[in-house]
Amino acid sequence: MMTDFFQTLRFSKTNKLNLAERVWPGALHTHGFTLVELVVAVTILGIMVTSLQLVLGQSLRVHRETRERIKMVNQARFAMDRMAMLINETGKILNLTIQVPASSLIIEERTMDTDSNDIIDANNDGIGGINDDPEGADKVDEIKFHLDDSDANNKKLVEILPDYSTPYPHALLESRVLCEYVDEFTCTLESATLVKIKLILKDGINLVQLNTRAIAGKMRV
Ligand SMILES: [Ca+2]
Ligand SMILES: [Ca+2]
Ligand SMILES: [Ca+2]
Repeated sequence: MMTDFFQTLRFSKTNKLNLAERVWPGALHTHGFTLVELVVAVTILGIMVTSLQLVLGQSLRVHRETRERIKMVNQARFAMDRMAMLINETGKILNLTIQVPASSLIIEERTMDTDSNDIIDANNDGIGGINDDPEGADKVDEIKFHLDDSDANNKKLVEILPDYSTPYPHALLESRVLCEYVDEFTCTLESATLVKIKLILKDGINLVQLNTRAIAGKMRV
């Protein structure tokens, strides 16, 4: 009885194997990947991933450097335009002698009426002319540009303007940073009223250099 059972089982198994072979020839002889094939596949995949990472990393670095360079160019242009405008609107260069380069620029205050009270702001005492009491209440206020080198790794070009919102002559506004990572800031008086400015920004990767000239006294009244 038990013998018949095992014979039936073997017969049944053989039939199933034959059936599978007929339906899908070779199915029973299919084998998996060998170890060598797997190692080669994983190695190729690793090389592809590494290459992709390198390309992506390089693209990101170029993008970041370009973005920083554009930022530096914009800062330098802003600083140059700002200085040229203020030089243009003022009457006098105070700290330069002709053809002697300097790393700061001091110009006389502007003749403007920013609060529209019909008194020029530079006329601090509101009496008589502008700066007509040089030893008293209506001295010459100054506009100053210089390098803040308190951080040796990031020197900043700053401007300091008079604060006309107070009753005190010579009150100053907070210094304002015009641009960072300044490598060189040089001002040269080329004639009595013509100032040449050279500005170089350098952050270890990018270098931006701008030159400009501005005439003082254009709007002097
Ligand atoms: Ca005024
Ligand atoms: Ca004044
Ligand atoms: Ca006055």
